[in-house]
Order: sequence, then C-alpha cells, then structure tokens
Amino acid sequence: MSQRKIVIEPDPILRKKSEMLETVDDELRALLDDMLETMYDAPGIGLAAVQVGILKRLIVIDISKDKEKKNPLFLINPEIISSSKKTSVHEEGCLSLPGHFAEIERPAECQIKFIDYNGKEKKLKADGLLATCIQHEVDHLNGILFIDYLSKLKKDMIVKKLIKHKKELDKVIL
Ligand code: GNR
Ligand code: NI
Repeated sequence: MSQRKIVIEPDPILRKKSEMLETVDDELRALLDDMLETMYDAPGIGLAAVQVGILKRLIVIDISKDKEKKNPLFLINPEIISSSKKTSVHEEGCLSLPGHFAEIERPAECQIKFIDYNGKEKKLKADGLLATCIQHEVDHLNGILFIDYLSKLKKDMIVKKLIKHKKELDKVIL
C-alpha cells in the first residue's frame, strides 16, 4: 500500500468527468487500498479517485469516528438513484480545498447503486453525514466542487487563497 498525492484546486483535472469501470480486479483493489490509506492519513472521511489524479468513478468513504473501529466503504461506479425532497445543511470540507469550509444544502437522504470491493452490485440508503459525503464524492466524479454552490464572490476568494497557498507549497518543495 502506498499513499498518493492529493490534487489541490485550482487544477483542470478536478473539473473533468471521471469514467466508468468495466472490471473489478486486483489492480483496481490495490488502487482502492491506496485511496483509503491516503484518505485516513489526510485525514478525511471520503476521497474520490480524481483527487489522486485518476479519472475513474471510484470513491472511498469512512465516516466512523472511532479510529479503532474502521468502517471503510468502497464505491465503484456509484449512481444516485433517488434523493429526498427534504434537504439538510452540513458544514463541508474538501481535501482538494484545504483550510476552507462552508455550509452546503443538499438532499437529506439518497439511495445509491454501486459495485462493491468484490465486484458485486449493491444498493445503499443513506442519510445524515453519509448522505452528504456520498453526494460530495459523486460531485467530484462529475467535476463539481462544493465551492460551485457558493456565490461567485465567495468562490473567487477561496480560489485566490488556494492559488497563494499552492505558491507557498512550491517554495517549500524547491
Ligand atoms: O474529509 C471530508 N470531510 C467532509 C465533510 C463534510 C462533507 C464532505 C466531506 S468529504 C471530505 C473529504 C473530501 O474532500 N472528499 O472528497
Ligand atoms: Ni472533496
């Protein structure tokens, strides 16, 4: 297992649509394992493959609070098949937008269809933080970031700060 580098906004790859997978094999599982390790190390509660530079429809999630009792969820080709009319507001963060948080309104519940780690088709009903996280991750697969739901003013301000942040990071690396 190895950790991968997380792509930070602005980066054109984060705006691309990820592609469906045809097969679940050991190579794919190795990538999912790397994504999970990268997410735990960050730390985060979700990660989409595009955030490590791979345009495939893959997501890992673990919303468990207890570090001892991990509960990883691997979603391959996830599809939201229904969403509630009722919405909820959660404070969201994103590993591709380090240091920035905003309250985002989304459907409170959703149902998804996906392929699991073993290549089996599954369905899942989610609410609360899990529903929010799933929708945030599926957005990544379609090139959408949570800042896209904010006013242009707020969004531009965050992107400007991230450009500065990335320049600082470059200085440290050089
Ligand atoms: O770690 C994360 N926390 C989070 C909090 C509220 C809603 C969504 C998330 S996902 C985020 C990790 C990430 O960037 N996933 O794409
Ligand atoms: Ni994110």
